[in-house]
Amino acid sequence: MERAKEKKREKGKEPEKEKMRGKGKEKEKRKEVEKKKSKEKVKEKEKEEKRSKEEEKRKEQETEKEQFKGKEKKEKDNNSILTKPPLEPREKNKQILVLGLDGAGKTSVLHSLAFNRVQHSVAPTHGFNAVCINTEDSQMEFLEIGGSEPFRSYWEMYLSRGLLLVFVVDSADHNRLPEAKKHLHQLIGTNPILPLVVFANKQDLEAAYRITDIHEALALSEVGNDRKVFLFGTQVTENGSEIPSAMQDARDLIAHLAADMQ
Ligand SMILES: Nc1nc2c(ncn2[C@@H]2O[C@H](COP(=O)(O)OP(=O)(O)OP(=O)(O)O)[C@@H](O)[C@H]2O)c(=O)[nH]1
Ligand SMILES: [Mg+2]
Repeated sequence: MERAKEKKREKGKEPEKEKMRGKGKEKEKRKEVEKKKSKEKVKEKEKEEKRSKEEEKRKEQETEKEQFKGKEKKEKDNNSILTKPPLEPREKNKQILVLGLDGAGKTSVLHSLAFNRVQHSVAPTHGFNAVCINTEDSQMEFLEIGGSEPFRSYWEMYLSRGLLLVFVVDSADHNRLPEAKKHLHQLIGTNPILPLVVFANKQDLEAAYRITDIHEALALSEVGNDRKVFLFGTQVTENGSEIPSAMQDARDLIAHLAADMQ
């Protein structure tokens, strides 16, 4: 009798237990839904941040383009067309700047260094010319800025964030060496430690000044005691031939200097 009663009581408890289990499951389900929702919220937030970053970048690029358009208008009298928009000097990946008067041979030197073969430039650089050169254990980013007058105003702007300066002169253009010297000293005057590599180019020409004359003409002894300065005699002569050893040495040295400055 007692046992029968007991069984009945136990039976009565069953639905309650079921109810409890049901409630537990519901709670779990709710928790899962909440978890899902918060995950979605985080994702949404991330997407929003990405969108606003992209928007910012786009705006920056647009202002840059506008600035450049303004500059381009001013330069119309010189019939100058910019082949490429200016590259934003990158804070992380600093560039090696290649500057010098128009016709000095910057593009020819740069392309020869990049391809390890002599490459004559076919046209003046109207604006910017970015070249990436890979060495055994590093990658160097060079940025040439055109040497004709409309583009010289960019030199200083980019120099402030350059890794080092490669300055190219036409060793046979005696009349313009004082002008080249003036620009060089103006540039490096803004940064007393920026390493300087000078290419006394066009050494193949009979009229070319030799290294010591170029050193004097550019007053390289006055570029500051804290600065590393190097001077190479270079020539870009027969198209397609291997570059002279002086150019190879210069490239190795630049790679070293750039690595030191990073
Ligand atoms: N003979 C001789 N000619 C050279 C040498 N290097 C460059 N040239 C020639 O000089 C001219 C000008 O060369 P570029 O490399 O365009 O000069 P740049 O300094 O880049 O000039 P911009 O881009 O206008 O600032 C081209 O006709 C080249 O073929 C050289 O070592 N010897
Ligand atoms: Mg050029």
